[in-house]
Amino acid sequence: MATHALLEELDVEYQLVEIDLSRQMQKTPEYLAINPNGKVPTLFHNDNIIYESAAILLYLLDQHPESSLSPMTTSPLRGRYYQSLLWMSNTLQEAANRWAHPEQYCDNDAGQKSLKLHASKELKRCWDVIENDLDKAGPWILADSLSGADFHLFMIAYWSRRYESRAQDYPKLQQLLKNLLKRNSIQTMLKQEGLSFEL
Ligand SMILES: N[C@@H](CCC(=O)N[C@@H](CS)C(=O)NCC(=O)O)C(=O)O
Repeated sequence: MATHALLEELDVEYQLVEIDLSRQMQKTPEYLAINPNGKVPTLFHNDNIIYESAAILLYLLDQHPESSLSPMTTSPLRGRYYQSLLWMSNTLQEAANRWAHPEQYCDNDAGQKSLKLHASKELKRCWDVIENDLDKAGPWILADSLSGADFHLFMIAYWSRRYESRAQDYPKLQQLLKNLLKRNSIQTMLKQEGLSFEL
């Protein structure tokens, strides 16, 4: 989702290949040969195969420095840019996964219930961190500069629309999401993937 929106934002030519998760296509030997984690997304670019959505995002934006969606390597904002993406990937996204897929971590019902409870608290803590940062210096993650980090956040916020703890319930986060929803790239991605996000 974030990769797709970013490719639209960059206005580059690309080809989408649908990996139907409901049919477990991500676990076929052919797919595992390119991404041994059995997860989407995976990017093919020239002779490179790259997985992990945050890594794909960093890679794509490094290929397109003209896009202004990533701070220059010497910019003081660069540290915060890395921090946001890695923190979202390691902390926020992991909490989201524990909430949505407790069965990946524990076999029994009681354990899964407990995992969800803890994940919900962790998600709330993470949304609080972001909301507080946006309150201090918004409207984007990097204050005045829209960046790839906002696209990554959009993806996790979208997943959270069905969670107990949702990004959209925080005013600054909701505004950021509304601002992103105005962008053609996000609208095109949602349309092509048959998704909608009502705020
Ligand atoms: N850390 C990976 C996680 C990717 C991920 O969890 N993808 C989900 C869909 S959004 C998936 O492929 N789930 C299928 C599965 O776990 O079998 C990334 O950021 O790319």
